[in-house]
Amino acid sequence: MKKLLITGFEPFGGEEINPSWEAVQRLPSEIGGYSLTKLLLPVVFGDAAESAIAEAERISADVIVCIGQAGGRNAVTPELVGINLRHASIPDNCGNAPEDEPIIAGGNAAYFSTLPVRKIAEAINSVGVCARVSYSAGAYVCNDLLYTLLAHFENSGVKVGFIHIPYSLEQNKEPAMDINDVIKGLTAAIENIDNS
Ligand code: PCA
Repeated sequence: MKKLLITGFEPFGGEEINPSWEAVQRLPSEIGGYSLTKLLLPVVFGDAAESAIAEAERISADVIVCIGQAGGRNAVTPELVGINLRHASIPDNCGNAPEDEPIIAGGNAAYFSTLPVRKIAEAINSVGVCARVSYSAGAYVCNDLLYTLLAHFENSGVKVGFIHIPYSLEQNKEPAMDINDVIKGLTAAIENIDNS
């Protein structure tokens, strides 16, 4: 069976939960021919990617799918691109607040996700969960993770992608999505990873 590393984040920005980890934790251990390894990541520039790379290499992952909260979005949004930029509007969970710094000095400006993001967005919509492709993962820790993983696993055969999700209902913020719908959407996404 192929191996998929799926990650969620710890809470940040004063929230008590992060819906990404709530959803990841509740996924089954096998989906669509993949066995899932779940990993909780710190909301810390650099450390999140370092931890994900170490675990992906430990389990010899075929695919890495990272999930994060995008407050303000009303849909599940597979990210098309990671950019070589760190810019924090709030400090990360270790107090780092980089301003317009590269992630990798002299590195590529950007990398495209190696998952079929458009097919994945269609698949999520087809199970009745609102989804659309996003063209920006921001410049905070989620983008840091996506860019670093794409750079690290370039030409390795390991596929890498990132999916942002809305606030969950428990967070009492708008717009919000029921975590069960997020789980349904992520399941459809994983079932379509090889649908290129
Ligand atoms: N969302 C943040 C970092 C952690 C998370 O869940 C982001 O979009 O960068």
